Amino acid sequence: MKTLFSGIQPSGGAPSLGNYVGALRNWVKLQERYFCVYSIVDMHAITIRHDAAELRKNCRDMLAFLIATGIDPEASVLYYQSAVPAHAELAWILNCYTYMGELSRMTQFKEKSKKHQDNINAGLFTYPVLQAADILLYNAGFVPVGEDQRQHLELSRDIAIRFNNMYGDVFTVPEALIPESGAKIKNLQDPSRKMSKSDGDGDQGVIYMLDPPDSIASKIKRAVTDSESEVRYSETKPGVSNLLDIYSVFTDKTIAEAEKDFAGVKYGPFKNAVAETVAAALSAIQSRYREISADSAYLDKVIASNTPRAAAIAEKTLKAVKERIGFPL
Ligand code: ATP
Ligand code: LTN
Repeated sequence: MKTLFSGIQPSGGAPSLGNYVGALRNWVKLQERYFCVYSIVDMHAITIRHDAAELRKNCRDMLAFLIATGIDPEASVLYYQSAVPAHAELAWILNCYTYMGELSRMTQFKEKSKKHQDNINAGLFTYPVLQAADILLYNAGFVPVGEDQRQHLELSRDIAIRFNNMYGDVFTVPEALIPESGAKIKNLQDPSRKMSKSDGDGDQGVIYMLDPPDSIASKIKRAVTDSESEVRYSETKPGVSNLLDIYSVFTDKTIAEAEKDFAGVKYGPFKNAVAETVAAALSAIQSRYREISADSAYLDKVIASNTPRAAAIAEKTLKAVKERIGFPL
């Protein structure tokens, strides 16, 4: 079986609907066909100022959440990034094979620098190098992510190819797996930007995976649309198209089929139908989450058994890298 790697930051509260649609639901499906390694990337999360107790809690909540969505911690590897030191070690090495110019072009760096002007730290700048290290340590051929990560994946590929050209084939060159629909779910209040879990709890444009049905309904009801009244997918109708994307993903319908369902239907009832579909789909995950997050001993066991599995793979790659670049054996 081929190996696949992906990561999610334990930032903000629960994952957003965007995280689920763009990434997590595929993480679950792909377990059938790949050996999957999934990391809760807490080292990436500290590139933005955070509270220590909150970070620890968010890591644990994310772990419970991932299991609740259907990640199987026996078949797949599920662990905290900071518990495997090889990530930091390889990231340092790869820093020396990544150019300032490349990192300066990263849109996520530019956006986050704008948003956090008081804390443009070096970690934020080299964030994509740590991400490359994550992927390359596990020799992952495939990386399921949302559209916003395409540029980081390209950089990971460039770094792998550069390193291989210098030292022989050490790394597998990874490919991004980006879903055909739902790869970029937009903020409901501002459909020109992506829905982001760290936009904050007060943000009515972000649906969190643990939101109760009435809050999902009220956020979707207030979603920004347009002054027309036709439910149609179009670049000129980003709000409506976003809701159609969400609806089609949760009903397993194509966009054309989704449009047909709402032919002649007004925005009000359209939004109600989308809200009901989302709430119904999330309710099973939410009840599993409540069960799993209450079972502290189980979560401890998952981490205790998975961290060494991750470390064993990562250390093997790191050792090969150290040999190739000439560190004393
Ligand atoms: P943050 O707001 O903390 O930067 P985020 O919501 O962007 O977080 P990440 O942890 O950075 O989430 O990303 C986890 C996965 O979710 C990635 O694969 C990313 O591409 C995907 N993702 C994030 N937001 C969306 C979105 N709005 N639509 C589709 N996929 C998304
Ligand atoms: N930067 C990613 C999270 C991430 C990741 C990874 C994704 C960190 N390391 C490795 C895929 C593979 C993001 O989603 N913002």
